Amino acid sequence: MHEVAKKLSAHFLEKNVIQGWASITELLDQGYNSSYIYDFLFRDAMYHIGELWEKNEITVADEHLATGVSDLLLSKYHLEKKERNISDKGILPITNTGRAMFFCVEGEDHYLGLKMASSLFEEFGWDVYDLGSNLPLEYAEYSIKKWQPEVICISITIRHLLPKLKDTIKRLAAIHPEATIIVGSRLHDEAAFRSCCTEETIIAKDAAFLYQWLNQYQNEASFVKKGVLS
Ligand code: B12
Repeated sequence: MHEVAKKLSAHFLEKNVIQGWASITELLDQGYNSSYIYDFLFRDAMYHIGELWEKNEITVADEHLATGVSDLLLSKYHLEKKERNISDKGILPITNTGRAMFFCVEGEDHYLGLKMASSLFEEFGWDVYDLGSNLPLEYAEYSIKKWQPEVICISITIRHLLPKLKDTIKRLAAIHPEATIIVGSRLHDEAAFRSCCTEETIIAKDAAFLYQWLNQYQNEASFVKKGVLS
C-alpha cells in the first residue's frame, strides 16, 4: 500500500480535512489521473480502515466518521478536477456523451466505490444520475423507464446480497435490453459473484478499468461522429 494512502486513512480518522486534502493534491499536482487517485489513495485508505477495524484498533463509530470525511473529500476532489479541467485546458464538460445511472443493490450501504464511478463518468462529460446506496429494485426499474440511460452501473460489496444482484441484472436487462450494464465490486474475481452476471454484463474491478472503458467509448464515439463509421 502507498504510504500516502496510510497517511490519508489517519487523516480520515482524525477528521483532518485540511491535511487529507493536502495528501490528495500532492498526487494530483504530480499528474496522477483520477482513477489512480481513487484506487490507490481513497480506496486503499478505506481498505486500511477495514484492517484496523478487523484488528480491533478502531470501532464502527470510527469507521462511520472516516467514511464521512472520505465522502467529503471525494466531493471536493471531483469539483477541483472539474475546475482544473476548465481553467487548464479551457474545456467545458461535454454534455452529449450519453446518460448513465448508478445505484447500489437493495440492502447495500457501501457506496464510496459507486460514487467514484459516477464522478469518473461525469469527468468524461456524461449526464449522470447517481441514486446512491440501498435502492429498492422497483425504484431502479422506475428510474430506468424514466431516464432510459445508455449505461446502468451497479455496485455490490456484501456477499450475502449476491442473489439480489442476480435478480436485479435479470429484471433490468428485461425492461431495458439496449442498456450496457456495468457492475463494480470488491468481489469481482469470485465465482459466486461472476455467476450472478450475464454474458453481456461488464465487470469492473476498479476505477482504472472504468477509466479505460470510458476512454475507449469516447474514442469510438468520436470516430462515429466524424463519419468514419456509419
Ligand atoms: C467503511 C465500511 C463500512 C461502512 C460503510 C460506509 C458507507 N456508507 O459506504 C459501515 C460502517 C456503515 C459498514 C457497514 C457494514 N459493513 Co462494512 N466495511 C467498510 C470498509 C472498511 C470500507 C468500504 C469502503 O468504503 N471501501 C472503499 C471502496 C472505494 O472500495 P470498493 O467498494 O471495493 O470499490 C472499489 C472497487 O470494488 C470498484 N467498485 C466498487 N463499486 C463499483 C461500481 C462501479 C460502477 C465501478 C465501475 C467500480 C466499482 O472500484 C472501487 C475503486 O477501486 C470495508 C473493508 C473493505 N476491505 O472493503 C468493510 C466491509 C466491506 N464491511 C463488511 C461488513 C460485513 C459490514 C456490515 C455487515 C457490518 C455489520 N455487521 O453491520 C455492515 C453492512 C452494511 C450494509 N448493509 O451494507 C465486510 C464485507 C464482507 C462481505 N463481503 O460480505 C467488509 C469487507 C469488512 C470485513 N473485512 O469484514 N461498513
